[in-house]
Amino acid sequence: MKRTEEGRGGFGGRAWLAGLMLALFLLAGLARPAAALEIKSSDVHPMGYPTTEAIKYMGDLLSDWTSGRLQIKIFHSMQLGGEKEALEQVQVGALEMTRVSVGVVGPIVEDFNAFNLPYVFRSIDQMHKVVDGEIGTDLLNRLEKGGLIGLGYMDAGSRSFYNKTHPIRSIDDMKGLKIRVMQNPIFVDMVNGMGGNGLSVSFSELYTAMQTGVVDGAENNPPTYEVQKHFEIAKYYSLTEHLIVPEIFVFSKKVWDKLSPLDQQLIRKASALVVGRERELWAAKEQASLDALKKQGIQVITNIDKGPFIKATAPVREKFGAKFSALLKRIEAVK
Ligand code: GTR
Repeated sequence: MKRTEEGRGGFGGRAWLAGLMLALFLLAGLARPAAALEIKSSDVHPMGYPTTEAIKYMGDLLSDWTSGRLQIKIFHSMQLGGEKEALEQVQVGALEMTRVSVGVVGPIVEDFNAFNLPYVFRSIDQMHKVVDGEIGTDLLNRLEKGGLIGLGYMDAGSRSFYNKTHPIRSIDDMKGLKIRVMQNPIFVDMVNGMGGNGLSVSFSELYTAMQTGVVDGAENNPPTYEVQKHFEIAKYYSLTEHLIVPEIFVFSKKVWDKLSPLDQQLIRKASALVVGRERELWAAKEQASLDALKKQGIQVITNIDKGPFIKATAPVREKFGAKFSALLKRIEAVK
């Protein structure tokens, strides 16, 4: 009898415990369901541009993989202002994601300035090898100390000058030209070194700055020049190709640290696919923009002797590159 009671008691106790465990398990599940997240992501470009379309693709992937639990909402066309502001919002966690030029990342993580020096890359191909390799990964990882999670690089071709005064055919034509550059002192020195007058202005104010004559022109890749309608004001485009600045898409570390390992993994997986997709979109868009510009009657000056431009910017590479000379040597060694 005693044995049986004990036995029953024992059995009943185990059942009770198992029930409690189950209840706790279910409660824990209820308290922490796989959290839904709408990832807000900003871009200065409109939908249809390679970068915004690539992020849209990322949103589609995440939504598919999670049955809509993870979504991306894109704030395009500077709805949230310029890139410096966007990065600040991402750093404090008010915005989950943004896509920006590496041009404005240098002031946050200085090593990125290695990519911001004029004529530092010999070709787009070399830049690809650098960002796809160890150097690219190293730098993305260093963003963490700036409160950012680097998800991947995007293509942005090479940047050249446009202005509304006269065609730039040689470096002498740079004299006195007021040229808007991205918000980074390197670019101001770069234009000044070439004999112009560099002014750092937010991208969100550039169209008006050109219209009102605050600047005579700016510098950018063909898709930006075309899509942002800068060609309407500055009709002379000269392919000096003085900068090959990649772009990046970054996540807020503040928000990232609260995500489940699974969600982090999904975002990483989608990001890797985004890089390839944007590269394809970019190649097609660059050509399409050059064609569209020609149709608009824009004179694109192509046969420029880059030698004097390279020479004139040597002091800029020396001044800003001194702090990361080892990194620059590694970049140079990439064939
Ligand atoms: C574009 C780039 C933008 C922005 C802009 C600028 O090429 O895609 O992210 O950096 O240049 O000049 O500010």
